[in-house]
Amino acid sequence: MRVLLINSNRKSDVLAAPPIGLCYVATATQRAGHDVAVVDLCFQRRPIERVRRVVSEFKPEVLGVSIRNIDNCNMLHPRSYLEEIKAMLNEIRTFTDACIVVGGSGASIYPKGVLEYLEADYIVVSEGEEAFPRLLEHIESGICPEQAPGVGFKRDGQCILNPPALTRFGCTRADVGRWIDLRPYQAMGSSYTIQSRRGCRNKCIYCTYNQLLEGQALRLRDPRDVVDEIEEAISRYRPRSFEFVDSVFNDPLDHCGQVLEEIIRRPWKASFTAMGVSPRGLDAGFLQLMQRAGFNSFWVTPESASATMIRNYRKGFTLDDIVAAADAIRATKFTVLWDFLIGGPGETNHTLQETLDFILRDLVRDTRPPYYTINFFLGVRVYPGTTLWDVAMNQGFLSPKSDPLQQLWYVSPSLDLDQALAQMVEAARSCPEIISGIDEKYLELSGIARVLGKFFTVPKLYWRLMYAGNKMARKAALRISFDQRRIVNDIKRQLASQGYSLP
Ligand code: B12
Repeated sequence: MRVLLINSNRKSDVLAAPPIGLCYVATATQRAGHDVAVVDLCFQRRPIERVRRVVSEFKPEVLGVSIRNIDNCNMLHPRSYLEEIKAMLNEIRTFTDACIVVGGSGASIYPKGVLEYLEADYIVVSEGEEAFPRLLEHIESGICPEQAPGVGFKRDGQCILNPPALTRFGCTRADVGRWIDLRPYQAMGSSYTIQSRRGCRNKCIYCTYNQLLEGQALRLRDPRDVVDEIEEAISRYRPRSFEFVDSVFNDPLDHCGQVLEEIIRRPWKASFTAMGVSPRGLDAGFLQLMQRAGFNSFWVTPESASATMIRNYRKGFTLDDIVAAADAIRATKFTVLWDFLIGGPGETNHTLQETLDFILRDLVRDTRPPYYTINFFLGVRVYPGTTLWDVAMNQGFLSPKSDPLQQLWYVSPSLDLDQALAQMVEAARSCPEIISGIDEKYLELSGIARVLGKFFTVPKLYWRLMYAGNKMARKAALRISFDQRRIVNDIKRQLASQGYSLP
């Protein structure tokens, strides 16, 4: 069949993400014998026109639309991408009768709702490499994919959703550089993306990874295959750096170590980074392995440095693990982004202060490098299927009428918000490392970065710019001041729109 795969993700600010998932599906679909074309709408000025042109030339029988994000996950400036995608699909339907299949992490978060809202013909939940070609066989032969794993569709007004079969991480390669034009991504500082494993065995109460996105069962890729893909990408596309997009990069530690050792064994040198690094096991030996493999930065996600909150979030590590990781990292030259999630169940102004004290004591340095960037998110996004969903329902943040396609949030009722903001702003004032997700004004910098990206090559570590910007602003006594009252009111307004009023 002629299959057109479309990357609908147009979030092209400092975090532009090459559509690695769609590329995996493209490789697998072509391998199954289909004619495949890919359209990346990320940087297209007139996306519909682009799709119209490709459709009229390629004449696809099936459109596979990748939905990476359903929204921007931002309580103060919520934005739904699904609305934009729906409008786009409606337009596309005016010039093609091709069957529409949606898939991707965004689609998998709440598949029933996404299928109904977008009125797509089919949805593929979780991994697409096997499910999508199998669905194509059904479409081609006109047989209903009644039992096809990971496939959802509507029949007689009912949504049928077959659970995905997440058994192995096959040896399909994404080969991102083959399917999309990497140049605009690279110009913005984005790295070449690589995945070494799937599945998440952590049980963090707010997280979706171990649900329909990846499931709990670990599926590890042969380290040699991972590094062969990197080697191929180096020789074909010469990216300036690679980024691992594994949900927890260093779990399991031994598999991650094998990948690092395999990189070290090869004759070439490359630069690497990773998001989602767990503090557990991040000791001097492991950091040295990362450094020898070519890592000079990573993104570590303790979420809290209060023993109570680490337990409440069910992070699966302890405060001692975080302190030990901070000590070990301090002895290296890594550039590190630390992420903290403030406001989960049980958060109080005291637990927040414990986190801030850790930051000011263990993360702030007088000498640089290394560079640290510390990011706070205030408020926790509530997704269906998570433990937090049930907690939020029991505490009245949600009701049975709540729509999971809307941005729904939880903020601990035991946290005095005015005081919390004062605490966070006070910490941020004394330390340029803290960029703070509560300061939505940083998002406006994305626009500037996009313009700059057109003329200059942005340094590959986009978030390091935030530290530099903060430091410059501080020197010029220009530190952006937070409108704390407005932020508190916006948070309360968001929660009120969910039917909850904070005390
Ligand atoms: C790595 C990651 C990041 C990295 C990206 C680094 C990079 N250079 O790409 C960083 C930290 C920068 C990031 C940023 C953001 N992220 Co993020 N990220 C992830 C993560 C952990 C993995 C994504 C990934 O690459 N997976 C690997 C690929 C291979 O898997 P995949 O994309 O799911 O593809 C498979 C299937 O989905 C399917 N598939 C995919 N496309 C298609 C298409 C068709 C037709 C079919 C049939 C199947 C199919 O098959 C693929 C292969 O099996 C996911 C969570 C997760 N575990 O999935 C969140 C996730 C995608 N991110 C999320 C969000 C919200 C964001 C941000 C918007 C956050 C923010 N406010 O800035 C930004 C958006 C960035 C952007 N420009 O889009 C959310 C999206 C949910 C939502 N609310 O919409 C997720 C799901 C996390 C969550 N909260 O649950 N992210």
